[in-house]
Amino acid sequence: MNLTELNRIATAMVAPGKGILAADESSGTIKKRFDAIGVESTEGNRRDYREMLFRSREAMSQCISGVILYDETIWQDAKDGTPLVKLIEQSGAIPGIKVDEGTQALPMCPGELVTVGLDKLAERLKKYYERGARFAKWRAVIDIGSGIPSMTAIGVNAHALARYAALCQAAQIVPIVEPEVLMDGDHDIDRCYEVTTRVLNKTFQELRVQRVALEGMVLKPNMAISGKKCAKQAPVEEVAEKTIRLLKACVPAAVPGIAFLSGGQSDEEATAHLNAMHKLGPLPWGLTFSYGRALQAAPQKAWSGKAENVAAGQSAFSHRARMNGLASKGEWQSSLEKKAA
Ligand code: 5MM
Repeated sequence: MNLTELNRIATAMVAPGKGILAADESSGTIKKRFDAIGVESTEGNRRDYREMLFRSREAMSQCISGVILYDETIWQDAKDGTPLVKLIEQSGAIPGIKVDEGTQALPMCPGELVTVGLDKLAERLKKYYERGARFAKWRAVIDIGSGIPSMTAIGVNAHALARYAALCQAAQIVPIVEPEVLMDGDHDIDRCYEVTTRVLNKTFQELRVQRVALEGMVLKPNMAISGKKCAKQAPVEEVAEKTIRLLKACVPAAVPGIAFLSGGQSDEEATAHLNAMHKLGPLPWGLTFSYGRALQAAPQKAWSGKAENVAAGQSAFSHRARMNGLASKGEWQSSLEKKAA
C-alpha cells in the first residue's frame, strides 16, 4: 500500500470548492428516480442520463472532485464510444465505484439491516482499479426507531465497513466509509446526535482494530439533523453547530476529509447546512458534499429523458454543483439561488 498516494487522492476528493457527485444509484433506485420523471429505466436511458452529467464541462471541471459510479456505469461507453470513466477523467475528476451489494435483514434484529458484499471483494477491487477507479464507497444503513438501533446492528455494520476499508487500501483504492443514520422517522436532532455519536465511535474503533490508515480514507456521514417527521425541525445554525461538535468529538484529525450525504434534505437545505458549517471554522479536516439526490433532483427534472433537454439538464446540474462548491468554502448565499431562478 502506498499511503502517500492514498492520502493525495483522499485530499483531492475534498479540495476546497469541490465535492463528490454520488451517481451510484443501483438499478432499483435509478428506476424509482426515472419513474418520477416518466422515463423508462433502460440501459440506454441510464447511460444517456449519466453521460449528460459527466459532459457538463463547467460543473465537472470546477466543482466536482470525483464521481461515484455503479457497476453498470463503470463498464459503459458514451454514445461516441468513449468509456464514461474516461469522460470523468478528462474533466479532471476522479472516478470511484460503489462496491457494496446492498442490505439484507439482520437476523435476530427485527427491522435492522446489514450491508453485504465482502465476498470476492478483493478480486472486484482489482478489476475496478484497472478500469480507472481510485476510490470506492460502502454504505451502512442505521435506522432510528423504538428500541433501535441495537448495538448488534451498529457493531456488525462497523465491522463490515472496516473490512471493506482495509481491502480497499490493500488494493490501492481510497475507501469512502459511509455509515448513514437515516433521517426517516420522528426523532429529534438530539436523538440523531446521540445515535450518530455511537455509530461513528464504533466505526472508528473497528477501523483502528483492522489497521485502516485514517490518512487514506474519506468519511461520508449524515448530518446531525431532525427526523423528517419530527414536529420540531432544527434550524440551519443548530444543525451546523451540532454536526461540527459531533464530528470534532468523533473523527480524528488524521482523516483528510468528510463528505456529507444529503439523505433526503431538500437541495437548498443541503447546501445551506454545509455552508453554515464552514462559518464555524477552522476545521481539522476538509469538509464537503457527496450528494446524490441534492445534486441530481433538479437535472433529472429538467432533462426528463428528452434529448432536446440535455442543455437544460446540464445547466440545472451546473447550478447545484456551483452552489455546493461555494458552500464547501462557506461562500454561498441564498440570494444566489434566487438570481439563478
Ligand atoms: C445515489 O444513491 C446512492 C445509492 O443508493 P442505492 O444503493 O440504494 O441505490 C447512495 O448510497 C448515495 O450515494 C448516498 O446515500 C448519498 O446520496 P444522498 O441522496 O443521500 O445524497
